[in-house]
Amino acid sequence: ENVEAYQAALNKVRAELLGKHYPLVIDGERVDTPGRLTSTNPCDTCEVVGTTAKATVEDAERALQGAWKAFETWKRWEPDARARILLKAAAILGRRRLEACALMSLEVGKNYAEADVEVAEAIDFLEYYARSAMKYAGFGAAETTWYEGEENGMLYLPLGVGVSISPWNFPCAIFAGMLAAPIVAGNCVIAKPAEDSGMIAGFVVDILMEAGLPAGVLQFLPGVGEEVGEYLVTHARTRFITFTGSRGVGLHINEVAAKVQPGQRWIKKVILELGGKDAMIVDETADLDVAVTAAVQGAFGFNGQKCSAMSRLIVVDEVYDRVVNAFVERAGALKVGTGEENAQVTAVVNDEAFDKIGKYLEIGKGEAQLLLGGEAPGQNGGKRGYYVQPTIFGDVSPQARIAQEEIFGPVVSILRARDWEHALEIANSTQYGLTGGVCSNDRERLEQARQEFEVGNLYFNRKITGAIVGVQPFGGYNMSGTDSKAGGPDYLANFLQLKAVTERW
Ligand code: TXE
Repeated sequence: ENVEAYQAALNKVRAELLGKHYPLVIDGERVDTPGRLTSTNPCDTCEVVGTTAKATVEDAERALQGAWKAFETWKRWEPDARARILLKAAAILGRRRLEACALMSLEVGKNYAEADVEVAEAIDFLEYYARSAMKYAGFGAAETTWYEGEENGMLYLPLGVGVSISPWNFPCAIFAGMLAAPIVAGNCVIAKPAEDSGMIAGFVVDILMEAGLPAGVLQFLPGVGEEVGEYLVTHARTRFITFTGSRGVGLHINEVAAKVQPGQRWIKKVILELGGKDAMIVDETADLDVAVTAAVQGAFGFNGQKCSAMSRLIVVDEVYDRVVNAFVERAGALKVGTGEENAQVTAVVNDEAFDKIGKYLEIGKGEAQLLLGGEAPGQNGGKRGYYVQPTIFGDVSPQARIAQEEIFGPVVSILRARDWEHALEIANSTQYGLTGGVCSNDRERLEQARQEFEVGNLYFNRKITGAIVGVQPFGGYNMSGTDSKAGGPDYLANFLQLKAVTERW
C-alpha cells in the first residue's frame, strides 16, 4: 500500500512542487536572485523539476553578517527551547514524508524505497540532535546551565556562525542533519546544498521555518560551490565548517580554511565527511546466500552513489567462482528504471557523473576482466536518462585504479584473495576507511577484523551501508573524514566552546 500512497503523493508533488522555485532565505526573508540553478530529473534528462535561486558572494556576505546578528539572541535560548523547534520540524517532515520522497525521486532519481529510508533518517537526525541538546539543559544535568555558572562549573558555549556544505546523494537527511547539530547547540548556520539538490533542501528549510526557527539562525544559500562555498570557507568571520562531499573538495576546503585571514580571530573548526572505497570480504566459511545478498544490496543501493557503497568485493580463492557467479547472476537480474517505478537501479544523478563513470568503465576494461554490464552508459530501453547498467569487473588487482578510486556509481571491482589474511590486507590497501564488511562464520577472524579492519563502520554478514542514527555513529578512518556523527562521542561538542569556571577552591 505504500507504493500506491507514494504514487498518489507523486502526482500531488507533480502538480504542486514540479516547476517550483525556491528562493534564498536570508534573515528570515525569501530573497530571489537573477541567477537560477535548475534541477532536472536524471531518469528523464529533459524534464525540469524546478529551480532555486543562485546566491552570489554579495548574498553570502549579507547572510554571514545577518547570522552573526541573529547569534546574539539565539545563543541565549535555553537548549530545550531550541530542541523543541527541531522536534516540531521532525513532526512536520513526518507528515509530509511522501511528498519529500516524491520530490527526491524527481530531483536526484532516488527510488521510493531508498527515499523513504532517507526521510526517516532525516527525522531521526532532527530528533537525535534535539535529544542530545537536552543533556545540557537541566534535564538531570548539573544545575549549571550554559550561561549562569554557579561557583565552580563547566560551561558549554556555542561557537558562533558556520557554514554547512552538503552533497546531493542524501539531499534530505545529510542536509538536515548537518545543520541541525550546530543549530541546536546554539550556533547559526549558512546552509549551502549541492547544486543538484537545492529543491529538497528548500523543502526542508520551509519546514524548519514553519517549525519556528527564528530569522537569521538558518540562512539558506543555494549556489555554486566553487563560488559561494569557497567565499564562505575562506571568510574571516566563518567560525566553523561542516562539509560532506568528495575527497577532492574536502581536502581543498581543509587547506584553504586553514589560512588565517586578515582580522580572523580563531582557528576555523573543520569537520569533513568524505568518500570511500568500501570493501566486503567473503571467506570460505561464509553463507553463500547471505554474502551475495549483502553484496548486491551494498553495491547497488541508490546505484552505488553512497559513500558507504560496497565498491570492492574481496573473495578468497576457495569460493571465488561460486560467489562471483552468484553475484553476477543476481546483479544482472536487477531492474533498471525510474525512481517512481521503484526500480532497483535508476539513473545516476547528472551528466557529469554519467561521463565520469563512463570513463571508469573504459579504464576498467583495460585493467581487469569485465563480467557484467560495461556497455557505454546510455538509454534505458529507449527512455532518456543517465542510465548505467550494473557493471562488475573480476580479478581486479588491488592497485588498479578501479580498486583504488571512488567511482560513485553501480560499478563493482571483485578481487581474488589467496586466503583470509591476504583478504584483510587487500581490504586495508586504499586511502579510505569508511565502511567495511566480513561475511564469515569464523569467530576468530571476525575478532581479528574488529581489531585490524581499518574502517569506522564495520558490518558482519550483512550489507555494509546504512547506519542507524544515534545507535551507529557514522564516520571513517584516513581519507574518509574527520569525525563520526550522530551517535559517537558527543558530536555536539564539535560546535561548542568548553569553559571551566573556578570561583571557590
Ligand atoms: O560532492 P562534491 P557531491 C561523498 C561521496 C562523493 C561525494 C558526492 O563519497 O565523493 O560526496 O557528492 C560544494 N568550496 N559523500 O558530488 O562535488 C558543492 O557545491 C566549497 C560522503 O555533492 O564534493 C556541494 O555542495 N564548496 C558522505 C558540496 O561541496 C564546494 C556521504 C559537495 O560537492 C566547492 C555522502 C568549493 N571549492 C556523500 N566545490 C559521507 N562520508 O558520509 C564544491 N563545493
